[in-house]
Amino acid sequence: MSAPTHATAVATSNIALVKYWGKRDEALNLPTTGSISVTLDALTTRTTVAFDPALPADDIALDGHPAGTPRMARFLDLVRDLAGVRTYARVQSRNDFPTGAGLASSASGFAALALACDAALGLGLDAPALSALARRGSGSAARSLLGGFAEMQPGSAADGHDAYAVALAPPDALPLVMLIAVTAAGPKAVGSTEGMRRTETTSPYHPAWVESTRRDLGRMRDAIAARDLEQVGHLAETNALRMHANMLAAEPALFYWNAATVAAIQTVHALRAAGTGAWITIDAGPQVKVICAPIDAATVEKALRAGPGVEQVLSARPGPGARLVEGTA
Ligand code: 2P0
Repeated sequence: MSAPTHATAVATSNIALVKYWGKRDEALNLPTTGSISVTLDALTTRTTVAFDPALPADDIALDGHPAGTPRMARFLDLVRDLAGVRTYARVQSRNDFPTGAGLASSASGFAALALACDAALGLGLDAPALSALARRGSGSAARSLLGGFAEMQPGSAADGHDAYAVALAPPDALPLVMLIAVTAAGPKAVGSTEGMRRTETTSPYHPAWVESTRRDLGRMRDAIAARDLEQVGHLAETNALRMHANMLAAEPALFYWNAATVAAIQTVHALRAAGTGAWITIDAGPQVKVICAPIDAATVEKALRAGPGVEQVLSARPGPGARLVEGTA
């Protein structure tokens, strides 16, 4: 490779409706179960990658901070192995939302990085191979390559080639709004990889979590196909609370919530008791994501904003998958 080659990709976060919490292989980042998510039209990462023979080492910047993360550096090694090149890269990646706070920045981040690397090196990976590559960076990133509703397949092969996400339904299949009540924008206490390992090795509830999640996948697939928002919301809330029950049963317990998290959950339950269709889901952080119909979004957003400890409320709808764009990050 003689001339530097570069590409810029944009990807958005996704929120799991049936969660991924457990790995069958940590080195290859293979999930124990499948998961189902909706890719959002907001919470965006924009990443430019340039492979440049003049570079003496990788030069990574994440949100303007030098060095990026060790995971990003390992991911570039992986991509070089795949391409059979030794050239170092300059990476500039920017999130338009808080990084590492349970807002799935690793999902949008590694989806954008995988797509930009594929284009910059001319790898020509097909959609499954690209999703499997993004998975190596972060399990949830495999889903952000796809727009709308996506399902991560856990696969069964030891090398993970069949562990990638597939499209379930386009963004407009089921109109919904995802409101994100940010209750603490700082980085989370325990990262997902460590959190999953601890849960798997110490929670007596983990086998039950795996079993119920496998059941939830079929039910969620059916609910999305039936355009049944009430059932999607109900299943998403139940699945998320079971994931947190499993996290709480770890030793030491993984307790990602704060007082404002609990208050926001109660706000949503009060809305529902009063007849407004709204359902919560929570990831590995204190933010509360609320699913509702577009017609109810203003009511739900107002109620969340009035809650104690809510710093901001972000609003998103189902959006497109990762794509290449002109310009730089
Ligand atoms: C999810 N989460 O399905 C679940 C629910 C958090 C809770 O995927 O270790 O950053 O990089 O594969 O993808 C967050 O975990 O974990 C996540 P790794 P990732 O969205």
